[in-house]
Amino acid sequence: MKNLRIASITLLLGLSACTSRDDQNFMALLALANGETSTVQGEIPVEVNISDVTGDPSFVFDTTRSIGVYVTVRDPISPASGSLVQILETSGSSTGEVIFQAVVSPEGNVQGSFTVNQTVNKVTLRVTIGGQLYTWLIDISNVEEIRRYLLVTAEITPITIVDSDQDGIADTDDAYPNDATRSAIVRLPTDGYYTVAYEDLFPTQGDADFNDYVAEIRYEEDLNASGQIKNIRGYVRHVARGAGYRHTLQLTLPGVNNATFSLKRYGFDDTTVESDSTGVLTAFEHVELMPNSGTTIQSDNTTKGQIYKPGKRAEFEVSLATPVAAESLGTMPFDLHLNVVNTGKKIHFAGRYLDANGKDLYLDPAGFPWAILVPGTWLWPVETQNTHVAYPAFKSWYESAGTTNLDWYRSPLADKVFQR
Ligand SMILES: [Ca+2]
Ligand SMILES: [Ca+2]
Repeated sequence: MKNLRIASITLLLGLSACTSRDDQNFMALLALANGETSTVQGEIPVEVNISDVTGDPSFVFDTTRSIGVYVTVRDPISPASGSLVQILETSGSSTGEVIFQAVVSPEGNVQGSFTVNQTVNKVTLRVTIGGQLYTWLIDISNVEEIRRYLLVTAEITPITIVDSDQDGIADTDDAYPNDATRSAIVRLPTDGYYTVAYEDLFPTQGDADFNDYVAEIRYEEDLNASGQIKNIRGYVRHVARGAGYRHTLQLTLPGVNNATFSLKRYGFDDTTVESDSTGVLTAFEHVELMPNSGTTIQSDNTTKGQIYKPGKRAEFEVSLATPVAAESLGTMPFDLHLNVVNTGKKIHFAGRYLDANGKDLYLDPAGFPWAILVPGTWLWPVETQNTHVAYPAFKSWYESAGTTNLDWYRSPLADKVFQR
């Protein structure tokens, strides 16, 4: 029978207090005092210092957010080498997918970030130390960075793990047990697709129907054992074009050089391969994922009563020459932008390009963007309607800077949106 113990946690008040343990500066705060629950399966008690950073990041119509992870694991003698740090998306009492994974550095540190939908307010921090499993449920509602210092209160006896590729991640936790450059697959979003929707009149203000160009996209990231991105796969489909203009859909990954890029495009029947190419890109800038929008959709899919006909789809994979921190690629959906063939303008999501005075180039004078991302299969407004009318909670959401009506996109007026 397993001998379960509650973590020994010291609550110290004030800087003058310190422990007499090896680390004089160690201050352990009671996890429960932070509104968290801690489940400890390990035999050896672990003290936790919580220094999570909270706050409200600037709002640019985000429906997802990225949260930093800084975890240190050590025992009284040394860094707890080999410890595995994982973050799992959590809903209610059900623990979902791994959305971040890394083994600690020789100094006992893990540093990285993960992305969740704004509607997700809990994650599970799971740490495997010397073969023992420790989990903490963390309320991330107001958290920008998870910062935890874990001190195992006794010396850890190293255990032998089966690690076929010797990347530090046990085969049982390694999505690629025979590939030392990769160890985890993170899906964005964890379920289904994101819908990206663009207004194509930039720099002129649009009519906010967000149906000029609509696509579904999901990504998969392969992380290396340090939690950096090694590969990115993307699955994209054109789903609506309520516009007279023609467009191409492009992707920029800043700082990604000499990556190997492969792209496969399919026909309307979903199975015929129309093109299949692989090459090395010196810089990953304005890479065309979807060709001219006049060729990728059979029906505009924006007229009320019309039968939905899916557009063409493409799959791609970027294999990075040098792995990068997820943070360096920016928030979802990365820098996925619309190139308007007729005007020569590129339309980006807000929050990425600022002028010399710090003004966002992709917010109009009313502070409104030309591109939005919505988690899930979103129903865009039909012609002559706009998002304000079709989604009654939309305005409250952005006027509250994203603090209320976080799931505004789930409650349309049925006759104002395109049914599919
Ligand atoms: Ca491994
Ligand atoms: Ca591996």
